[in-house]
Amino acid sequence: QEKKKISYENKLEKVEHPMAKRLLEIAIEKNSNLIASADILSTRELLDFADMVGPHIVALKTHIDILTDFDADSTILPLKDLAQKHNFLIMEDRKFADIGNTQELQFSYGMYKISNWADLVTAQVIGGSASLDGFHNVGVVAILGMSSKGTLTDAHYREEAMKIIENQSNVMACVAQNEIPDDLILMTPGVNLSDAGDSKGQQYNTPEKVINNYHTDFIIVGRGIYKAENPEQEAVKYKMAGWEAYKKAL
Ligand code: S5P
Repeated sequence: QEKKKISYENKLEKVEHPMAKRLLEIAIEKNSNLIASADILSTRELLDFADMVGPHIVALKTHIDILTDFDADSTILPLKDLAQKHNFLIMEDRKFADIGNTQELQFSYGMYKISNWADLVTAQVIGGSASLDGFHNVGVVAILGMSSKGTLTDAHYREEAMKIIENQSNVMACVAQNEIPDDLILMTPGVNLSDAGDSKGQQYNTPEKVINNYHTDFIIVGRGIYKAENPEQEAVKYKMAGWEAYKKAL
């Protein structure tokens, strides 16, 4: 008999990180396992997008450093308001990949001051365990495996990475393209209902496939939603596809 996916309710009992608990509670409340990736270049469009898709998502994933007009007051304050209004978390996809000291500076200083506003941040584990110690008051989402063609995150890398992740109490989730232990949250990008990939190495699977095959907890969808003619309608479509696949995998 095939192994069944663990429910969000059961996972809630296994996880310890407060951000992991919040994320699972939001999923249960909204019947959604959708994280929208807002790879958007202007504050106005980012805020409009967040307001549109906000009711349907558990988290909004940002690449804050691609905004051409970032400003703490006009970008972050309204974004935080929208996160509260629609009950979603803000996940900054910074993919830290340096020594601990540099990462701490990048996390709290410079113009973005990520530590002031992000609920979750992504980090590579390439710098080793101690490099992750400085992320406080935030949920760390560790990159275990990447979706792109030719990635170096092969089975050996992932095995070593998983040892770091399992011993790091500030890590609350993994990004990967494979199944992971039940006491961690799995997020999977490279999800699209129609596209086969792009010309820059991205590889796509459907929500159904990643939830069935990897038992992923959260699908991360970028261009599939923000490039659509009607992003809100598309977000609903992905939310329903993700939730149906989740219920079927239980
Ligand atoms: O392995 C990865 C990890 C991440 S976080 N592959 C990814 O594509 N991502 C991110 O997910 C990527 O940086 C982008 O923001 C999003 C995928 O966007 P899409 O437009 O291809 O759906």
